[in-house]
Amino acid sequence: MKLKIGIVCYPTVGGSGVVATELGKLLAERGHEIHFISSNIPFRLNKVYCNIYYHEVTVNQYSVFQYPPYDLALASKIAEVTKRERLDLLHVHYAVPHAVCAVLAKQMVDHDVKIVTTLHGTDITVLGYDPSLTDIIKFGIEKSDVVTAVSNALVQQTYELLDVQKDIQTVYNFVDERVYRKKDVDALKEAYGISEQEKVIIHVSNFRKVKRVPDVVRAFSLVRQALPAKLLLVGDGPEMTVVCRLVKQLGLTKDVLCLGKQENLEELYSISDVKWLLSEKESFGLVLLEAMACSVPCIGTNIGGIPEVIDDGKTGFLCELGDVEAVAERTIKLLQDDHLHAAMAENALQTVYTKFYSKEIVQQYEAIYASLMKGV
Ligand code: GMT
Repeated sequence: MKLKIGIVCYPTVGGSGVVATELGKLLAERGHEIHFISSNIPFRLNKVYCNIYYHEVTVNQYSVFQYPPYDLALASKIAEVTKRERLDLLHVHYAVPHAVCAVLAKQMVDHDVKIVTTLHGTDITVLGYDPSLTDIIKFGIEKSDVVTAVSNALVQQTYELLDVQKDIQTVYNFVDERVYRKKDVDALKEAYGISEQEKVIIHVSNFRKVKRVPDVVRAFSLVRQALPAKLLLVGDGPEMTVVCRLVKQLGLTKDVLCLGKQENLEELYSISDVKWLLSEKESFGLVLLEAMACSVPCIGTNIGGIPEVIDDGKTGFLCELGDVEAVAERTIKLLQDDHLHAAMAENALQTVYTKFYSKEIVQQYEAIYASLMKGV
């Protein structure tokens, strides 16, 4: 059954926006009509698709408003597009304000539009602690027709934090394997001045406190004492100043390359030997999957959804939060053992094509949509 689907997401760089956009593109390839409703064109929507439309939310800046009413503008845009295009369903990514806006928009529409809400992580694990938001997040979840979350850990945390009376299904994240795959980019390694003998460790994030980037630098300092290596820091955010200061303090300036925000991450993964994600909160860790698709073993913290992505000892290693010695010790073991590295790289790639295979994940969403359409 081909459907008209409205996708509401944050358009900027960030896991939830990436997953929503990639899902929209794959659904369009499978014949559905996709309407993105967002404040800006989703940044991964980088070519023309004849069955993908983009509807921009513009916010009234009238001076009487101390805060421009984005949420109302979004709800109103969702209602307008839903009515005009007669959308079958809305798939909203991130609980606030998107789920709540969709619920509001539904009241303004005279046909039965269904709401699927996908929880991505910080909408629960950070905002769920804010007493001014808990009730409205719970409301958005309970009024949705179907709620999914990107890991079992996030499902569990949502029940514990918000006591929601709603079945929440896990649908894992995925990557487009046609884009994320190992490429031949030796010239890039050379261009960065990385020699043949040097191993490459990569960290990609938005450099917020939860990502614990100082731990990444401290662990790298230990690895660097054992073998020649470079650390690629990709992304930017509030912690960058602190991180740069630490790099200098530890005398690592020559070996830490701060690359800022980058596109075409598959090229950077392709020159990397191991990926680190040492966060204190992480519902899934999409960047891990991106690296795994490029045959890069991962080392991550044993928190949130990371243990569902990294199979400890098989596709990489798990370490306890803040245990930089363990991160360094396991990294050194991995980088000094070519057989172990090759086995983990292969296992990582296989996991992308089995547990997180994009085709199957998209079919899981389609099955959810189809179940909602039955009674309509
Ligand atoms: O990691 C972030 O801070 C960005 C955040 C977002 O909302 O885009 O990412 C969340 O959603 C991603 C996609 O589902 C997950 O892969 C990330 O693990 C999750 N981030 C956190 O839980 C901190």
